[in-house]
Amino acid sequence: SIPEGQREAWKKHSVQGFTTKDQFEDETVRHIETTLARSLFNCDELAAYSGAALAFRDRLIIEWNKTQQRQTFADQKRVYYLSLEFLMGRALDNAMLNVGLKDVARAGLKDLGFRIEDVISQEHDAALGNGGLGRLAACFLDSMATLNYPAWGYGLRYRYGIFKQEIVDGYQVEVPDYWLDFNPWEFPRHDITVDIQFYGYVRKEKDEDGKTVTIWEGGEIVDAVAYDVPIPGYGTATTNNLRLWSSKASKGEFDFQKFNSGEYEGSVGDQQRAETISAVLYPNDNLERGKELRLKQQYFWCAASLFDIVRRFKKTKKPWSKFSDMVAIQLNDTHPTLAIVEMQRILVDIEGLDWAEAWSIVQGTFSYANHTVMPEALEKWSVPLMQNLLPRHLQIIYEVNSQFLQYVEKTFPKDRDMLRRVSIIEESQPKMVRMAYLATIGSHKVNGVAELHSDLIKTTIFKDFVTIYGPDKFTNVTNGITPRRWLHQANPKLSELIASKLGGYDFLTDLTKLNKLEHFLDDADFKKEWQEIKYANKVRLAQHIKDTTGVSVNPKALFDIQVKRIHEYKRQQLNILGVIHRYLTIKAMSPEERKKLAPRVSIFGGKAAPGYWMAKTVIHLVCSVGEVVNNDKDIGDLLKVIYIEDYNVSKAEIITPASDISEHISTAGTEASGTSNMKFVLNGGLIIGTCDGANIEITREIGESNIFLFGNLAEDVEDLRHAHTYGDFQLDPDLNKVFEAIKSGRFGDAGRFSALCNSIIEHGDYYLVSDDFNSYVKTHELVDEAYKDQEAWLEKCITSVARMGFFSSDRCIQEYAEMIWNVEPLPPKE
Ligand code: KOT
Repeated sequence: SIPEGQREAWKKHSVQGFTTKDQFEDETVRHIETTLARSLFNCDELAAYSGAALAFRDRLIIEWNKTQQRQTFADQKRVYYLSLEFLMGRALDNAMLNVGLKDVARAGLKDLGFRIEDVISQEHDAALGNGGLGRLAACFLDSMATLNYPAWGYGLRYRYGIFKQEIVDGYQVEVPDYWLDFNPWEFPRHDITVDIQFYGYVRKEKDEDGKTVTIWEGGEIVDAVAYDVPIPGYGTATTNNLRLWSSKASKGEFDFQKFNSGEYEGSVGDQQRAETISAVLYPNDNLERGKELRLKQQYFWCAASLFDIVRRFKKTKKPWSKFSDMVAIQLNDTHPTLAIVEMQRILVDIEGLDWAEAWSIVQGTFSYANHTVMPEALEKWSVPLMQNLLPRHLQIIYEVNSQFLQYVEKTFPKDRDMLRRVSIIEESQPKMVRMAYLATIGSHKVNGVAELHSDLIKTTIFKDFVTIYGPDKFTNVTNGITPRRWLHQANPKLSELIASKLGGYDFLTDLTKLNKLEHFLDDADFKKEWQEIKYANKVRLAQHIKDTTGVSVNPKALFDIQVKRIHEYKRQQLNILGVIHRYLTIKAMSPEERKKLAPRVSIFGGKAAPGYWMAKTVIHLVCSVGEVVNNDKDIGDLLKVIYIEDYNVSKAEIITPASDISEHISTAGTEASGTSNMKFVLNGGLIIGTCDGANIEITREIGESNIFLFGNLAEDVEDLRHAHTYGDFQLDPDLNKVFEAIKSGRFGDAGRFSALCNSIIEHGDYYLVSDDFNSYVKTHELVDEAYKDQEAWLEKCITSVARMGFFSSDRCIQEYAEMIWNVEPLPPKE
């Protein structure tokens, strides 16, 4: 560091960052003219975005530096949030709002000849995630910074995020998302590089004291290079860090031999192979396919992160026994479970701790959040694959398992079958490592993400573990969303209206303050403004729909929206079959009956995993129905069916504020939580949903009269499936008419939809579409009725918003901090 005598000079010249409009313009123009080498003659909106982003980045980085220094000197526990996905969306708007300088930027950009909205929309989404799990991680980063927790995120810096979806002739086409062309939000740290080992072999050796040590050697080395992304808190100077690892051929390994002997291509090949590790995000949501490259990604990221965390701890010179007093590591699902094994390896093989002491440090450090019970999403890795890639880690897993099973055998001697059930190793062909069990055994706490889900995991996948460890190891933390992005940023007018009534923006950091809105239910002006804002948001979405699909929709119609990943369990098929039913019903109506109907726009959006044929068929059915319905002159505005291409975070910011009703209609017991349900209600939309995930708690908070619930309950699902399997079931007659219409070719070549129809008609209807169809259609009739009374509808919306305080991700982070991590906030000094 700089000697005492020179520090004054440093302080004098240290960068301050802008605060006024003038300074913002100075900084923006300076970046445009020097960093970007442009001028006022060739500054387009993209250049203006770049300049403004760099100006804000400078500001963030000043606070980021201070925060990191403060956290280093504070000598207190930090949280590390390990997630293979961070679905961040755009950063500039968020940075402007969080540092409280959006108005300054708006005025400054106007002076320079730009509209702030046009500038903001130049930014490419950072889309390093699939859906809810990745977006949850992003909301958590925002809350941890806002609440001043000393917290880091660790993830992978994918060169390609989730693919861009194009709809071509009614089919999904995937286009690569190369997003790193210009990314002002990341700081490469080439000095922070970690060697990561793969393959090789393990041998034992005696050290000087005659102690046996295990050595893992041979194989190949790949470098992990750190890229840091600043995470500003809202209304606080705290700026946390998200560290993303990028893979690169190791300098030591890069084959100069080959290079010199003229095998140029071979050596470049090695380079490319190394870079493949962080090249692409696996585009599957709620599905694990056991690919070796995915396991490589997981280990690469876990090992680099652990090395970094351990290095930071070692600088404190504290004994290992203090490790879990200084470090909490949160696993976002089982994807980072290898971090548990890697930690044990570091402590035993490298630091020389004895096994038991090391293992108790590990358990004290880690906690695991489960996000799904879908069997196809539960991670299992083949033993031979792991043996080859990570021979030492497999040994450690076997040792952990053996000690665990010994304990179980001793404690439950009568239940012989228990050992087979709870073993980390599944005795299949080939043998498989059950990652959820390993994560549970290696953690001190396991949580589900909504009450029903947390109850379900205790009675299903972790039933035996509740018996073994007792119920206290398992807990619930219901998911939440950040009100900064999902209210203030996405719906600035509504946020402003609320602030005008509540006397400021305090509700953005204490969302329970929204409850005061209930006092304004009789305030006619307030209600009128509310309705005008909703209408303006619908007009904005209608414009987006017109621009992207060419279809005109009436913003006065009821907007009915389902946007989320396409998955059979989320039941977009139920929605579109319901839409067809509505279409057939309207077609059969007299003109008088039609007059009584509220016009509807059914809006769908979401990506299907590229290899998920059934999900792609659902998209095609929606588009095909849209083609027919939207061009049916006889129907006019009464019904429109829209597929919004490439649903992502920034589209969600336009779509969410524009709903009248949104659909959260998963088969009961399948959606762990859902988080878009929270976003829609917070933006003054009602929801139709099943008794699943967080819908249940939303109902409890906002009141049963403010939500449209339908369908069978989770506890009935098993019996219903059983009835399907044993032929004790009759297809719903209205649904049958819908299938007849599809089969008649009314929506194009029926053959394309036969597998989808047959999954319901002939193959057991696993997701119980037929069982819930009648209840679904009836409930939509109630929605139609309710919408006719606009006064009452509006009252439901406002009441619901007022009661959504619980669903802030701030609440959730506080629960994690107190119940699971045991960390304290570290606020900046005034
Ligand atoms: C599983 C495997 C790979 C990729 C993603 C998953 C995944 C996603 N598992 N659960 N989720 C969702 O997580 C959200 C956040 O907790 C939940 O709201 C949602 O219900 C899960 O489906």
